[in-house]
Amino acid sequence: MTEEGLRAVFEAYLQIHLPGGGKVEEAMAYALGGGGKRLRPVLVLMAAEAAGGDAECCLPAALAVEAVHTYSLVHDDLPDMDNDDWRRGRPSCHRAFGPAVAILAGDGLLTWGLGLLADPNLRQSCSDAACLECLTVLTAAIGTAGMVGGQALDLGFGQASRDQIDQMKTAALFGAAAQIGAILAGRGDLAMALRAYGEDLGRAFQAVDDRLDLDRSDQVHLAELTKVADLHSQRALQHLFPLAERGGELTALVERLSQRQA
Ligand code: GRG
Repeated sequence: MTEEGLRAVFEAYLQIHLPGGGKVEEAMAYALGGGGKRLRPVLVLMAAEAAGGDAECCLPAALAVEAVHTYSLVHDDLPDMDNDDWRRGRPSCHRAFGPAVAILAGDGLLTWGLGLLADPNLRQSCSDAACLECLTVLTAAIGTAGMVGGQALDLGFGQASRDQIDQMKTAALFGAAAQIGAILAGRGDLAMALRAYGEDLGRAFQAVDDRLDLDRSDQVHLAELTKVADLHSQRALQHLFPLAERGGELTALVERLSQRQA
């Protein structure tokens, strides 16, 4: 399936699984909605298909990754973090619901997301061992050796290069998403290649994101970021070698993200 097709399938699944019931669930659903690009869940599904698996079976895992990503955005936007008033084209979660509810909504998204890797439907189509391995992969990517650690370093709690921070904060989750697709497809032999692909895709994505944020007159930084984006895009494509012709959509994704304008 194409990227657009997978995004539509994911979006439909998300809409019928949005949390509801109380204030915190309302804030969780609010944060999950809006104009998210859904890159990470689409990557789970695309990697699964490229590895010969069934994307529909992997939907709970794709939602797990999107829920965890959304938690990071909700917490990142809080006044004591990046203090952003806007997210996904509308007021950030704490602006809409207040900081206390936003903190709980982030906690709720993280907890729910991890629990989705033990979803009964997922366990019916994939082995318990595969689900457990996905949990290990995802928690490693988002913990202190990954996203949380990268955020801490970015906030100045420790010293690291921009490369290390981008690797931990952004690339680790992209890598986990692609690796989870391979694991759920039952292709452990492709897991490391797809993880490496996801990490390089994430690094290229971050460099393009930074480039889009730059003032167009800052030619030196623009050139540097273009170089980083091109390097990681090339590396991402090289990791697809073991997939041969099955890597077509993943190749197209690298090309689309390297050229994106928003
Ligand atoms: C609070 C533990 C914790 C971590 C926060 C992900 C993150 C770490 C902060 C978000 C700010 C940021 C610029 C992170 C770099 C990764 C990134 C570009 C995230 C935004 O991803 P998109 O553009 O978002 O894919 P959408 O909304 O499209 O899903």
